[in-house]
Amino acid sequence: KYSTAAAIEEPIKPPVTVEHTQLLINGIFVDAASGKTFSTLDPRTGEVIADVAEGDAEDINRAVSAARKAFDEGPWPKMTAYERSRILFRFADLVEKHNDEIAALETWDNGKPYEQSANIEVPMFVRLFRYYAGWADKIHGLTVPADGPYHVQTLHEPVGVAGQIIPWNFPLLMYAWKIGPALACGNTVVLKTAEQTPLSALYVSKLMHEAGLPPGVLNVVSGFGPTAGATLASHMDVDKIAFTGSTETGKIILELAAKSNLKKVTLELGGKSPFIVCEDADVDQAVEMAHFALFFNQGQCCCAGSRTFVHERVYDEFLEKAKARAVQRSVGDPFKGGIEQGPQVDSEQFEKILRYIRAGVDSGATLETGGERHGTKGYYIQPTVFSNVQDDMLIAKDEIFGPVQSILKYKDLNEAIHRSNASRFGLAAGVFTQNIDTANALARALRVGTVWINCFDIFDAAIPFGGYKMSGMGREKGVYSLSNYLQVKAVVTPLKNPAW
Ligand code: TXE
Repeated sequence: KYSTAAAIEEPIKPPVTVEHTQLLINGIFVDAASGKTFSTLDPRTGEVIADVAEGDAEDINRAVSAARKAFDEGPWPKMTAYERSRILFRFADLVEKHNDEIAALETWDNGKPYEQSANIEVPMFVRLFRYYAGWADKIHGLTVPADGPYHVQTLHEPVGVAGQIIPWNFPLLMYAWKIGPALACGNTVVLKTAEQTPLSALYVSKLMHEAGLPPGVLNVVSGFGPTAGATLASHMDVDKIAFTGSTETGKIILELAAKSNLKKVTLELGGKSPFIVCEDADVDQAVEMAHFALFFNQGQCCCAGSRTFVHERVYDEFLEKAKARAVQRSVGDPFKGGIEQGPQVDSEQFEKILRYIRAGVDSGATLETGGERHGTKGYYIQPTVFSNVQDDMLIAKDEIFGPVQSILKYKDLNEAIHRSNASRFGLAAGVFTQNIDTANALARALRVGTVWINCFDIFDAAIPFGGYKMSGMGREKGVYSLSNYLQVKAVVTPLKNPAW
């Protein structure tokens, strides 16, 4: 049930208008110092949605000074933790109130189905901020027993000014993963959004100030990586940098941090996650879950289950059903009800995916369905399934970041483990089995940051997420994310009368 090309020729008018296009520095919207702007495009058509202020080095410098002042002079890190918590709770309430406008902006800028933005992503954003608001007044140090007459305590203090660089695949959720823990711990922030999707961050940041955030605590700069992003990563007054994006850019960030002031770095990078379907799996359920694991968000997920390993005994049945499911996937205008897949985010990603599809065909994989653009306008791609994929093919090694499922056959579990781990990435894995021993064995053997057993993409606020190997450094979400934004200070005082 592909929607026809005609159905996507006439894009539905988004139910929202763009209000904020400037940079947010020191609590006010301002133009870029250079006066320059860039266009953010509608992925359904390639047409301009809005012209947005283009921040570069000078704007980052202005934003960092505002964040530095707000950190050094307060009031944010000096407020009571309860006051910070209340601002974050108020912010979550305001976002909830504006759920539908925010969801519409996210869909317009990114191309993801509106139903996904409105029913999953904005509610999850709200949940994440409530989770971190709850942490703000529960962060404290320890009393430590030492070998001697000393009273020893640790203070858990904010790191300072946090630079945060986010990608375009989940603009709102990446905002929440970064800004939630940073603010809860008392840091101040300069956020550089992705050039493809600047709009939703500006909207919600306005609400953050309405909720009572003091000026300078959160600064948002739209702009490009090599200018605004690189200035932030190499800034001497930034104490910590958190980045989500490609492994290639992650390496640059680490290098810029090392060459400047050794700011603390966390990286959440690419992946090539295995999804292992065991011989005892319920095939229908496994097909549906493997489909979701790969195709969700137009395949633009760092943890996408992009290597579907299927046991040889169920391979033929799985393949036939996986192909049928992909053929049924509804592709079309993301503002239309019942649509599962919208356009890819931009022409660069669209072209990259089509190149990988051609590489798959050229390397001898069997193209079962899809393989072409969908329609004649915008960046839609047909849901694509390859079978007979071999480990050494480019489509089995690289992150495609698109709606392209690669199905690989395996004979026994040791082989599946070995092949799953033979990747430079180690972000996540899916395991489909009805045998608890198999599940336990795989959970321990796979060298990845998350193992989903008989499920996939469960992104609760409390569950940590991050990568092994070249998928990154550090963990976001959950209690683990707090340590990215805290310093531990040991305070030692002699005890005058230890016997007492
Ligand atoms: O990523 P970049 P791109 C993967 C995915 C995708 C590929 C390329 O495979 O196809 O990366 O996407 C900023 N200094 N992921 O080019 O360049 C940039 O402005 C500082 C996986 O969009 O990594 C944006 O804000 N910053 C991923 C952010 O980095 C720089 C999500 C991400 O862009 C910079 C996105 C520089 N020199 C893409 N260059 C995931 N892990 O979820 C760029 N940036």
